[in-house]
This record gives sequence, C-alpha cells and structure tokens, in this order.
Amino acid sequence: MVGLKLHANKLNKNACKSLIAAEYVGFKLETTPGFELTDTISPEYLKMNPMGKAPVLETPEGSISESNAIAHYELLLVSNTIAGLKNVGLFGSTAYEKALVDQWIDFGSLEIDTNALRWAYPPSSINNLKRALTALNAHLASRTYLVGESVTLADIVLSCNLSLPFYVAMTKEFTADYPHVERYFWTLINQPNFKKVFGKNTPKKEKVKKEKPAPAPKPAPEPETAFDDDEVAPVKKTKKALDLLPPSPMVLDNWKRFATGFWEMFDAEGWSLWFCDYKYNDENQVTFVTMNKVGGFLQRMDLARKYSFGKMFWLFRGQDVPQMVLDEVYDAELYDWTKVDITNEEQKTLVNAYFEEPDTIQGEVLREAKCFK
Ligand SMILES: N[C@@H](CCC(=O)N[C@@H](CS)C(=O)NCC(=O)O)C(=O)O
Repeated sequence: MVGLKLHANKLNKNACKSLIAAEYVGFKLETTPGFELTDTISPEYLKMNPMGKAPVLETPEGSISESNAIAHYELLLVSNTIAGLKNVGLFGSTAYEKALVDQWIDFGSLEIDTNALRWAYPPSSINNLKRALTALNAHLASRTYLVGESVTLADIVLSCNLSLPFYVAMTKEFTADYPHVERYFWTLINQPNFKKVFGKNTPKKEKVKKEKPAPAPKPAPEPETAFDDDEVAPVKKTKKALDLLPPSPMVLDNWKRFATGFWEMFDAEGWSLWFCDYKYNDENQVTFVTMNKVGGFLQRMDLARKYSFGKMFWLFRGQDVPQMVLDEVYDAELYDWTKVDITNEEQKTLVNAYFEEPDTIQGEVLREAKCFK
C-alpha cells in the first residue's frame, strides 16, 4: 500500500487508533517523526485538513482527516486489497456486529472523548462523563470486550479516548466507582499491540493515584431502591456535618445581601478564610479561556453555596475546606489551599484587595474577577 502517510505528533491519541489497528493486521504505516502540532497551521497542511488538526492520512486518492475514519479506511484497504495481511475481525463479523462496532466507536468519540476533553479543559460537564462511564461500566460487567469475544476497533478507539481522562483527570477515588471500566482499560492498555505504540508511555495505574486524606468510613448500606442515587450521599453527609457545627453569629445570607463590614461580622470560630492558588498558572495565558475555567469551577461549587463565599479567596463554614468540595469538585485538587492567618496584617490586606478589586494586586494587573455568593 504505497503512499499512505499518517501526519501526527508523537503519541497523539487519535493517531494511535490507526497505528494500533495497523499492528493488529500486520501493516506498516508510514509516520512523520518530528511532527509538531504547530505544523498543522502550515498552508500545505491546511490543504490536507482545513480544520488544522492532527491526524491526517495522506493517500494517493487524497487526504483523510478524523482519526476514526482514517483507521476505518486503512483496515478496509488492507482487507480488500492486500493479500497476506491478517484479517483479525476488527470490524466484527456479521452486519449486526459491524453496526455494534460502529456504535461503540461513536460512543467512544462522543460520549467519552467529548466529555473527557471538556473535563480536562473546562468549562466541562463531569456529570455527562460520569453518566457515560456508568453506562459503560454496566455494559462491561459481563463482558471482556465491547463487541464479541475479541478485540475490535471499538476497543482500540474507546481505550485511546479513555487514556486522556485516566492520565490527566480521573483520580483513583473517581475511577473506583467504575470497576469494570478500570479493569477493561488496564487490560487493554497492557496488551502487546497497545504497548508497542504507547511504549514506555503506557499509562501506569500508580501514576493516576493522588495522595488524599483517608476516606471517611462508608455508611452502612441502605436498602436498594430503583434509583439508588449514591452520588448524593457524601454531599448530604458533609452538609449535615456542617449544619451540626455550633451556631455562628455570622449569618452568611445577611452578609451576602449587604456585602459590607466583613471584618466586623467575621466569626473566626465558625468560619475560615482560604487563599487558593491555581497550580498550573502557566496554562492561563488567554483571559477568556481562564475565565471559562473559573466559571466552570464556580458552577461546580454550587453544591457548597450555603456554606461559602468566594472572590479570589474563599470563606468556608467550619475550619477546613469542606469535604464535599474535596470529594465532588474536581477543580479543588488543581489549587493549593492555604488558610488565611487573620492575625497577619499582610494577609488581611490581600483579602481586602480581593474584596475591593483594584486595578493591580501585588503588582499584577487585575483583568477580570468573578464572585461566588
Ligand atoms: N475528531 C478529530 C480530533 C482531532 C484533534 O482534535 N486533534 C488534536 C490533537 S489530538 C489537534 O490537532 N489539536 C490542535 C488544535 O485543535 O488546533 C479526530 O478524531 O481526528
């Protein structure tokens, strides 16, 4: 098959789909070592894919973009025209199985990848991803592969798409709710043909583990109901814990309504103040993208509205960052949280500056601010 060339940067997960498929059928696809994503804006590249995205497959008949289509094309050519290459059933065998393979390919792209990308690059929709993972988990409970009894392209596509959230977003605690997805992902990712492509960058289970405080003991199991909403339980639990704190003279709603005289009203025994410094500020070069991330974070903080106020610092009921925030708002892990020492005048001055929103704070221009109340 002369003249097929895959243009993509190294370990581009979308390009991995056709590379892994090629391994399965024993086909050698020409690649572009040294390709950088910035190459996608050259006029030559844009002629092949006006979207300016990678991968692109260059063929004698013309170029093809969209990684699923590239892998599909490559396999069709192999099975139709090239004698001697293996037909290992990556499309499924019957028409129905082929449709199921397509079904899972789209599921991988639309239900997993779209939401995983939104999660990795907020504004995002974790709940949509959780919903898809729940459905996938149920499907995999009695199966090793998505379709039939052996690997199909659907498994390759889906596990490449899962590699993003497994690498950058999902903690061990998060994936623990989807044990069949975990087992499926780690089994596939460690298959020889996957490893040949991912090499030493094969995701490792240990790498996704993040140190967290010991989880609270699980409540006694409740009787099963038709719609057992186990996601709500931990939130309810911390809400209850916060509601049981000794009463505070500081009534948040009153203060939120008038928003003046903070220090006179502040009750340091019932509430605490926190600086939160984003750990990856070098990502925040474009104001509207940064504000989108902040917007997503604030949306997810909605569950703690009754117990918090935020404005480049946070005010929380109690003496800790609420457990429901740490458990449910994944962005919380992206910040370093430091309790404000209210006996320290410098720190109080900084809190005041955050309240007042002057043009510059600590020598940095304040471009835009959001308030959570
Ligand atoms: N749906 C496309 C997505 C391609 C895509 O988003 N590629 C990324 C790299 S993995 C890219 O080129 N990003 C550069 C950009 O968005 O400008 C596919 O599956 O091929």
